[in-house]
Amino acid sequence: MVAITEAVSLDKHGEIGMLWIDNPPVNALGHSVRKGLAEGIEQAEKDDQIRAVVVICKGRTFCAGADIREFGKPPKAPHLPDVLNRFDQCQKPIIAAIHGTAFGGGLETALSSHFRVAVASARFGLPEVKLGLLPGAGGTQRLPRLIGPEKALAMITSGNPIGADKALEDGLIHEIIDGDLAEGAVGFANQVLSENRPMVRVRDMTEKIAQPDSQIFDDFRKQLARRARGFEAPQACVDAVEAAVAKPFEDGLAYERQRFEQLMNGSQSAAQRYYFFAERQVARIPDVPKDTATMDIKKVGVIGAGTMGGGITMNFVNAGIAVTLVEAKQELLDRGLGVIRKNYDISASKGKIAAEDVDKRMDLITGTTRMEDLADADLVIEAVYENMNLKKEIFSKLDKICKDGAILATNTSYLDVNEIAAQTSRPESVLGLHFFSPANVMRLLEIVRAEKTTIPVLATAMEIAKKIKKIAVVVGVCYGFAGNRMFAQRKRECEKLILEGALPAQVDRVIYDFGFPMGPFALADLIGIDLGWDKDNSNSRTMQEVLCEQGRFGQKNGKGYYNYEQGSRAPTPAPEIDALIVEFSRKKGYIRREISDEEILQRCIYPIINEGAKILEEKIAVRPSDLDVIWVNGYGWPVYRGGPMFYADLVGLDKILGGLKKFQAEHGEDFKPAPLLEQLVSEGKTFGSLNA
Ligand code: T1G
Repeated sequence: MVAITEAVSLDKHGEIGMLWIDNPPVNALGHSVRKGLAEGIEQAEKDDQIRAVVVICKGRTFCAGADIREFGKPPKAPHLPDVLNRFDQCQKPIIAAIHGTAFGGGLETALSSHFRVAVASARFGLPEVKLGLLPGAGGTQRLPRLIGPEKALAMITSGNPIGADKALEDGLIHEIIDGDLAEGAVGFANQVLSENRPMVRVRDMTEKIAQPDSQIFDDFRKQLARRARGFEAPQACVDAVEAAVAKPFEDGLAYERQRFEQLMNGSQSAAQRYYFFAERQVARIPDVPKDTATMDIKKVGVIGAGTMGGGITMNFVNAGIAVTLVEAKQELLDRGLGVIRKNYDISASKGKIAAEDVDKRMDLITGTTRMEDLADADLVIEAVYENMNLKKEIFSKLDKICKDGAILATNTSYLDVNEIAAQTSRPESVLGLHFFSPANVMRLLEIVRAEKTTIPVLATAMEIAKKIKKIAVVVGVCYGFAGNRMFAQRKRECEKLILEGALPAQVDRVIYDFGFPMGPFALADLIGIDLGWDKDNSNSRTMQEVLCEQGRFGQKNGKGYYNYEQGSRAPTPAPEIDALIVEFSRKKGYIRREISDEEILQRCIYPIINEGAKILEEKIAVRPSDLDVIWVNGYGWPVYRGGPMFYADLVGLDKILGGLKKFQAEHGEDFKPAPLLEQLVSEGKTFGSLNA
């Protein structure tokens, strides 16, 4: 074994050169790998004893892409496209031997090899679009030549991987290797030599791009305009694949490079690369060592078989963990179990799970009306409605019923977890697990760390969150924790804006055009205007009360801020409500005025940022990027804008501060800037500087 660079070495197996890459954790194509590959191919080509070369990786995976950490820094030669051009010129067959995830530049490296073999568990993908990029080392030019433009478009614009079976079926790989990959790859290479198989470069394959159906490009553009509204990269991917069909290879490569650099230098990719690391950073809690001993959660109890309890139950069942579901009344329990089964039946009908899995998963749920049946649970999650007295009563009972060491969690969205913990003799084992509705769909989970929650209990919660595929963000105790506390700022401003002169349609358009999936008033209709409405004391004091008193609860009964055709979720204008708002604001003494889109946007977004700064000052959240992860996953913040704190840095904290001060003078203390924001501006720093 000869070391080429510290990440690449060349070994010989008979007449086969083995080019080993060893760059943990994911063999990213950093400078040392690129340099080693280029020089390794050079050496193998000059070595008369070597007749073919296998490119293979140590560790958990084949190259998982370019090294994202290098982006934004001055690129160091050799650049990946140049390395892969060297592959193209090699006069000896190159075989890529793949395991794990051949993603991005890793798959592009395999595409520049003459042959590709893989173990059955390997996956293949070009996820650059998820980083706001497009494959920048020939992927948009080679993949269509290998599997056809349509399949290439699907892979490149979605960024989703395919498995080895589909890769074999599509012609992406030549063979699936059983047993040891290195041995299998050497056997395959010897076979190539003994059969004198032609060395066909993917770039020379023209059959699958000869007569393309040009309609597919516009079809993809249309569906992406809906599915990926506001994102630049997916459209650029379509353009680059279209260039593969329309231009000679070298010209297509040049076009791809030009579009890649355009995206790389844009704010969307900067935001999406930032988010990639932010989503991994949330798992790092300064005072929680990575190797903290955790509890094994084998049995979970869920109290409450309503929407939240049912969704929470499904998360654990989907991960193969048994759940005891407690509901006070049998008919409510039966209804809850029925909803869960119906959800699984729908998933099975869509092919998301196998039909036989429905019963298997339902068998993991034990329904009961007795809390005593939670005695042997390792973790119990209370998911009853937001009433502190009821929650206290439940935790007091749980404390007597549950075994020593069991973790007791509340799914409360706002309430004081310390107060709930104080109802038990085991506050060290109490925390919040704040799921977002629908709990079986939304990836975000706020883990609410109470004052007395111990580190092993917290670490166990973080571990189980990963097992149920949640993105868990640790937050502290305050009203609304982090996400909802920031959301309340926008909600307040929206309600004021429609009294001051705007109307729901204008506010919703501004927020929708910013990139949210829907505007605040359409969202209110979706969630339910009557959520939290105090029916008995309602007295037309707010628009919520006025609407609820008129029986306008939102989508659930076909009318809210908007009207909804029977069975449709699409909002249609409700002129009667606009008139009602104008009338209501007059009664409240408002003199309505024209409000600009810019003012609406700033008054909806800046207070979110300001509240985030306060949350950081109070150490309710560990770092600004954690708040961005919360907003991207819990509230639909467009990932191509990074999150509220990333966006604030992009706009400029001085501009945010200036805007808040202006609004404070005009609209009062709700806009009083957070001291942390003032401090960062005075020091010329950004929120990003706090993301250690
Ligand atoms: N570059 C640098 N670091 C990376 C990385 C990458 N490409 N991928 C992962 N890591 C780090 C990650 O930050 C974490 O570090 C550790 O590896 C484990 O990752 C030219 C331009 C491969 C499926 O987008 O999808 O190629 O936190 O926690 O869940 O056209 O990582 O331990 O310090 O995610 O097992 C395209 C991104 C790049 C792949 C493994 N490739 N990575 O998942 O572990 S652009 C990607 C992933 C490109 C070319 C273009 C996943 C994974 P730390 P992890 P995992």
